[in-house]
Amino acid sequence: LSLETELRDMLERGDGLVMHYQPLFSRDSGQLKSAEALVRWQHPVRGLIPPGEFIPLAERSGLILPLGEQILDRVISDITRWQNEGQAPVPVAINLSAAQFWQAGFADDIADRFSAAGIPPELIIFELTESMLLNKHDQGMAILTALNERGFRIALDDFGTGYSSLNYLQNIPAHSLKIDRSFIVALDNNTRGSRAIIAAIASLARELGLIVVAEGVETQKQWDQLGEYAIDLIQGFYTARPMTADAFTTLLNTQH
Ligand code: G
Ligand code: G
Ligand code: MN
Ligand code: NA
Repeated sequence: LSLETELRDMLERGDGLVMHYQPLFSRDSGQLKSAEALVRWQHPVRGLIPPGEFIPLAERSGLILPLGEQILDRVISDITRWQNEGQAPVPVAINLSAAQFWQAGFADDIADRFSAAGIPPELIIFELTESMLLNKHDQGMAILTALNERGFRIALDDFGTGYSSLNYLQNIPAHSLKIDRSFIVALDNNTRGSRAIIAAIASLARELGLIVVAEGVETQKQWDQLGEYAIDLIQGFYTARPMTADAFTTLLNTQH
């Protein structure tokens, strides 16, 4: 059986996905500020398959739309549980693939969905990459504006690796910017270039009113060096790995 066939079968049964949650902490106060939802495929034989091994396949095969729907279902049920258990929730970031973002009526559909579930849009951050807006800048901005008007927040993911001009940062209705992990990794080698890039992106983004996230922070050295720049939030294995919804529940409880 090919992995694609197995993915298709799993999505038909609708029983194989689990979400993990990776916390984002304030660089200054250490407070838990939000979490990124990261999908895994609980495979009966292969075990827990990371998204890097099936998201690209789903994007190539058209399965990303049903997959994206089921990811939303999972996140909605996890947030609902946190709400029902009385935990003060933190915003949850959901990664979007291009095909989801470009679906006709996406902003309205998604707004209906969260509203029906009783989840305020302010609790949801959509992560998307610069490359998704490439060549279709105006239409993309219209969708972002629609999401923003409905109360959702936007994070620019993997920032610094795409091709968009810094100019568009001025107008994009985003609330945060995530500096790509590749720049953070380079801090360990004391590369002057990557320090300059982090400093420049961070100060520009903050100047524009965006929350600045450093992602992929793995070491104390990186954490220390990031204190020199306009970094608001830290995400990475150094502070916390992606964890099960249960483990994240425990973390929420310790914070409040
Ligand atoms: O965990 P890993 O490094 O394998 O993640 C690989 C990629 O999968 C990342 O780029 C991440 O953004 C993406 N990804 C993780 N969860 C989701 C999801 O729920 N939906 C989409 N579209 N992409 C995801
Ligand atoms: O493309 P995106 O930024 O959404 O990808 C997020 C991915 O990065 C997730 O798969 C997550 O597991 C991974 N990740 C999170 N923190 C770290 C880290 O500190 N180091 C590495 N190598 N990967 C990380
Ligand atoms: Mn992401
Ligand atoms: Na990223």
